[in-house]
Order: sequence, then C-alpha cells, then structure tokens
Amino acid sequence: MTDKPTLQNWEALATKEVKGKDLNWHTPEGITVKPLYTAEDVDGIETGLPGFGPFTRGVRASMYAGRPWTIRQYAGFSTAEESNAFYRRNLAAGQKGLSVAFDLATHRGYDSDHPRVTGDVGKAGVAIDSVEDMKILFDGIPLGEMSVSMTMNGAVIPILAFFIVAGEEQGVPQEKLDGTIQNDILKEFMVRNTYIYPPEPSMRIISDIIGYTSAHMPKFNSISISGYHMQEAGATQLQELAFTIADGKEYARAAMASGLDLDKFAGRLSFFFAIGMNFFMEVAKLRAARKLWHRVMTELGAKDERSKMLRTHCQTSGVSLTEQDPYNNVMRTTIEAMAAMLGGTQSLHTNALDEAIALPTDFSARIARNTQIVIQEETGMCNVVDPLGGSYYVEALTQELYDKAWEIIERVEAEGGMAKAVAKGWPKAMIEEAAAARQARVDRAEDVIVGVNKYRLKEEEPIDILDVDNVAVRESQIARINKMKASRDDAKCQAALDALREGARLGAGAPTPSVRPEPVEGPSFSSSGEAVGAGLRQAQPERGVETNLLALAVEAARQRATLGEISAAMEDVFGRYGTVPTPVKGVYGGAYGGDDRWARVVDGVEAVTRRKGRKPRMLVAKMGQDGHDRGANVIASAYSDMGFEVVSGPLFQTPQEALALALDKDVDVVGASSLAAGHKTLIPELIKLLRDAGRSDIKVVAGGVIPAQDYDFLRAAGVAGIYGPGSNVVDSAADVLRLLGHNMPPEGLEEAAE
Ligand code: MLC
Ligand code: 5AD
Repeated sequence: MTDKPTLQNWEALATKEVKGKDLNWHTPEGITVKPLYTAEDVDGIETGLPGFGPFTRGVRASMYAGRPWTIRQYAGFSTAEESNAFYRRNLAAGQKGLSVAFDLATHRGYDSDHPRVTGDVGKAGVAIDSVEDMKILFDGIPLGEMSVSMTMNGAVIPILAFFIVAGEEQGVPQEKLDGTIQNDILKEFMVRNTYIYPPEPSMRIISDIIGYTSAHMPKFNSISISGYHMQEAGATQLQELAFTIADGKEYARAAMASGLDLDKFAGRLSFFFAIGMNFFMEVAKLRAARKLWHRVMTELGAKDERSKMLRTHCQTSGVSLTEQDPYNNVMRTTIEAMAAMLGGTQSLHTNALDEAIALPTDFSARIARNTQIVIQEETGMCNVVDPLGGSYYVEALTQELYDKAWEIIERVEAEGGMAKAVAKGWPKAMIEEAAAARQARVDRAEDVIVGVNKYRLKEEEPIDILDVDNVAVRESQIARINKMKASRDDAKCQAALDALREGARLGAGAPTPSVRPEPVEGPSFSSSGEAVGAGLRQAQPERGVETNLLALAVEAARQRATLGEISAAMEDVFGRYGTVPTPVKGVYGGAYGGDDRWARVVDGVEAVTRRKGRKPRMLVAKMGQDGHDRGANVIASAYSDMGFEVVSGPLFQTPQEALALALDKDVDVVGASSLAAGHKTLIPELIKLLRDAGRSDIKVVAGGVIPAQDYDFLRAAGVAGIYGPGSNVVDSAADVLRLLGHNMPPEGLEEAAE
C-alpha cells in the first residue's frame, strides 16, 4: 500500500474490500448516511460553545461537569398511597426528581366513579380525583424542594389546580413550586389522544396556564412540548424533531396572541423527546433541536438569550423494547440513555425491562434507575461537555437534520402554523405512513429486533410483573370521593364551579353563547378552519371578572370540587371532542410486493370473500380510555391492504358501544386493541354482550400489551386469538382466516404468535 491517504484512494480501497457493495445507509428520515465522514463534511458548520446561542453544544457552559442531568423516573399506579410509597423508595435510592403518571380516567377528566372508566382506574397510572388524593401523593415530599413533573394534557386545569392547592396546604406558596406540566395538546390531537375538549378551547387552556404560571409560578415550566409520543407512534426522528419545534412555535405564538410578552414566558417553555435505538441520529437530533429553537425564538422576536434555550427531558423509547427475551431491554435502554446524555438532555427517564407488558416492579425500576446512576457515577462520562462535538459524523448529521427539519417547519408555516396543519391532518398521516412502513420492515425482518425477528428463543421464561387490582383501587377511590363530598361546603363548591363555567364562557375559545355544544366529531379543527393558535378569539369579559381557567379552578379545588366536576364545568361550555380514525392505505401492503407469504394470505382473504359473497369484515375496536392507537391503525391499514373490509371503531368506546357497532356493521370478527391494561375487564365484557345478543359467531381476538400471564384468563373468557407485542401482522391475519374457516397452508408461516 503506497497510495496517499486521500479520500479518493480511501474510496477505492473500501470498494475493493467490500467487493462493490453499497455502503450507504438510507435511513427512514431520508438521510443517506455514508460509511465515512471527514473534515470535508463539516466545512462551514459553526457549532459554537456550550452556554452560548445557538446552544448546539448545550444550554449550560459547564453542563454535567457542573450538575448532572436530573434522574427523573416517570411513575404512578393504583392509589395515591401506593404511588407515594413508590416515590419515596425511589428517592431514597438515588432518583432526583419526580414525574407523575396518572391513570387514563384522570387524563380524560373522569372521576373514578364514572361508569365509562371502570376498566381504567389505577391501571396505567395513579388515580387522582381531588386535592385530597394529590395531598396523599406528595405526603412527606416537600414540594418546595422537589421538582415535580406531571404528565397531564386533557385534565390539565384540575390537576395543576390540585397541585397548587396541595402545595398551599403543605405550606409551600405557589411561587416556590418547581416542576413541569406537560400541557401539550397539539401532539394529543396528532398521536397521544388524551384530549377532552375541541382544539380551540384546548389552545386557550394552554395560554391561560402559560399566563397564570408566568405571573405566579416563576420556577414552574408551563409546558413540555413533546415529540416523545410521535416517535412512539411511529414517526421518524426527523418528523419528531420538526413537528415538535413547530408545535413550540405555535404555543409561543398563541400565548403572545393572548397578550403575553414573549420574554416573560419563553424561558419556562420546556421540551420532551424520545430516544430510540438509532444512536447517533438521536444525539444529532437533540443538538439540532437546540439550534432550531434558537432560530425560531429569535425570529419570533425574543430578546433574552434564556428565552431561546431549548431545555429538554428525554425518555428512552418504549416502542424499541420487547416482550421477548426481555433482559435485552436493559442493554437497549443503556444505549439510549447514553445517546440522551451525549445529546445534552436536562432530565431523563430510563424505561424498565418489563416495559412491553406491564408497569415497572420495584425490581425492574431499580435496574432502570441504576442505568443512569452507573453512567453518572461510574464512567466519568459527565466530566466533559458535549464530548461528541467536533465529530465529523455527528456535526454533519446535526446539520442535515437541522436543514431537513427547517424545510418541514417552513411547510407548516406556509400552511398557517401547526394548529392548522394538525387540523388538515397531514402530520398525523405522515406519521402513520412511517409507522406502517416500519411495521412492514420489522415483519419482513429488514429491521432486526433481536429476540423477535432474529435469534428468537424457543422458550420464554415468564418474568414477575406488576398487576394492579383495579376493582380494589376503584372501590377505595369511590369511598374517598363520597367522604369528601359529604364533608365539603356544597354551596361554596358549586359557586366556585359556576364561576369556572362562567369564566369558560366569557374567555376565548368558547362557542357562540347560548348554543350548548354537542360532542364534537373531528377531524376539523375549528368550524371556520381559522387560525386556532395565532388568532384566538377574545371575548370581552367585564372588567375585573376573572376568566383565567386555572385561577378559577384553584378556587374550586380549595372548595373540594373533584376532577370530574371541574372538567364537566368546562365541558358544559366547550363540549367533548372525538375523532374517527382514518387509517392509511397501501403502505404496509406496498412493502410486500412479490412476497409469497403475503400472496397466500391475500388468496385466503379472496377465498373467504368468494365463500361469503362479500369481504370478511373486521371491527378494530378501542375500548376504555386507552388512546394508544398506533397498533390499531397499523392493523387496520395492513388488514385492509390484505383485502379485509376494516371498520375502524372510534376511540374510547364502552363494550356496549363496540357491540352496537359490531352488530350494525355485521362484522365477522372484532379485533380489540388494548395497550393500557383494560383487557381483563373490557374484552370479556364485550364477549358476554355478544353472547347475550345471540352473536357468539362473531369472533373476538385481542392484540396489544397483553402479558402471557393473562392468556389463560382471556381464553377462558372466550377470546379466540391473542397477538401480543412482537406479533407478526401477516401471521396474525393467517390466524384470523383460520378462525373464519380458512386454513392456510402451514409452510413458511410461523405459528400464530399467541
Ligand atoms: C442545571 N442547572 C445548573 C446546571 N445545570 N446550574 C449550574 N450549572 C449547571 N451545569 C440548574 C438549572 O438552571 C435549574 O435551575 C436547575 O439546575 C435544575 O436543572 P434543569 O436543567 O432545569 O433540570 P430540571 O429541573 O430537571 O428540569 C428539566 C426540564 C423540565 C426543564 C426539562 O421541564 C422537566 O423536568 N421536565 C420533565 C418532564 C417529564 O418528566 N416528562 C415525563 C413525560 S412521560 P433554574 O433555577 O434555572 O430552574 C410521558 C409518557 C406518557 O409523557 O405518554 O404518558
Ligand atoms: N409508570 C411508569 N412508566 C410508565 N410509562 C407509562 N406509564 C407509566 C407508569 N404508570 C412509560 C412507559 C411508556 C411511556 C409512555 O411511559 O415507558 O412506554
């Protein structure tokens, strides 16, 4: 080897080594990652220094050398007592900040005694019905010293009010409260689905909270603008990045439109990203995010550099973890945690190894927490600021993501901002297409998942998981609600609720007075399609009349109004919002061109179609308050590409409503998708209702987050097929065809994944 080390000679050498194989990696972001980066790739890229705008290298000059990121584990389950005890154990073991996970009933503004939420109380998080529960949740935890994040978006007004009053009754004035409320509704309409009200009043709620906290709670982060759930729903990292920054811009604009001064509130806007397995892409994403936000805020007219600082929480990716061979999840989470810290996060949650099937146990929570503690305290990795800064690859990738995201942000701008884009639905559709494409790559083993589509174990050892006794939690919550209602001053409580209702009516975002809103069906954002964020309609309340919804709810909370009552008072004015999913077509099937297995399933569907004289019909049902719809949407897309007639049920159905839809559409099979632990109550209930209606011929199958421990229970209840996490969609369809009387030839098909 006598050639000079030039780029040209390197290329010749590498090409020879790999015998001409293409070494470029075409990522789902549309980025071509080359096998080598050199100084040429970073020519002209200015990254600056940490602590100085545009903050690409970090928002603090000293970063973790000065203070490591906050170890902030998201948790909550069952009752306030149980969650409080869990928090205290975790804090004693090295966790630094709190992060509350609420149950879905709470998210959606229902008290634990509401008939719609019997399957949800205490399941996916802690049940909070009133300030009494909130006080128990933080019992013995000084709210003046501990920063507390609360993931709440739908019932954000009562929850923040309870928090403020719990502090007050602990002797901590609101000025001293430190923490974050998620309060990010745009991504709820896009992917997370725990909204309550229509978009316009929802945006007003956000402005009211930003207004209230910037006036009274200087240490409190008024919003956590979240990309996390977009990536969980299947978005590429580029989509997550661009839509999150665009959401942030929309919120800043909405708050400005409501009369607030940008520099007064911008320093307390915070962010939240997912960190998945594409290590360098994730590092680059966080660096690019800071640079993008700096530009956005500069263009909006921020003067204070602190207003332009993107501070973020990160969580390792839930969707990257597997039910199969679950100890692999510890490695995955470690890799993701390292990407988050090398990207410069301010706060981090690391997922537990049992993520794919249940909430963490003390055992799995300890390993998850220690993952961060080991990185902070054993590796020396915190001693150098932005250690990947200057890496040719990372700097080039940062710039490429920045440029590509800016293009998307400009498209959003051209269409009038993110609220309008969300109303039109294209960001959601883009994410759903990416999700279907990803599922097809996984099912075809083009994207490897160890233990799932490669190196799968013959036998899986079951692990111990957390099971919440939902009936007991519900009973104890109801007892507490009743006791509180019996001892409160009802007249004062009703007066506070009336004032809240009146404030809702007088402020912006209310429908035309005297028209009582009906439940609103999406997807349209506002009936006029007019700017929701930027141009909030301002009614003209009389001088001196309080219309800030949070201020009014704080008084109602003091008077022991419940979460359900506070939510209902606003619902009386705003209405309740609902959407019907519209799954994408052709993306999943498109990935299977020329595939034998696919062709045989399609033939099977055709055979059933000939026999029946119509296509086999499936209802994809989402029951309970579980809004996780990635799985349901992917299934609906894939099955319809296979030739099924798919009825996509609306979110949040009761079993009775799912029954009515199944009968009305005369379906052959109901696929119940459950990701929030409602499966043991809601699915058996549906089967019983079908039986009572004399329609046991309609098969019920279940998919989603269903632990193997529950399979026997569900089978005994009559569930005909179970497709847990990691199930191959084509295999599941073959199994459904079998249930419809068409047996597929076995070869090439793995056993159905139950
Ligand atoms: C930090 N500080 C330093 C420093 N680093 N001071 C000197 N030198 C350094 N090197 C200071 C900061 O300025 C700040 O003070 C204080 O230390 C705390 O640091 P921070 O960086 O602000 O961290 P933190 O308090 O943890 O806040 C992080 C945050 C916040 C801004 C991102 O919004 C947050 O905690 N978010 C968490 C969100 C979350 O947990 N979400 C869960 C979602 S789960 P000062 O005085 O400047 O404030 C979910 C799942 C689901 O959504 O769907 O259910
Ligand atoms: N406790 C702990 N972690 C939770 N997550 C969701 N709910 C809880 C909870 N109650 C985590 C999971 C999930 C992500 C959205 O947040 O990791 O994937």
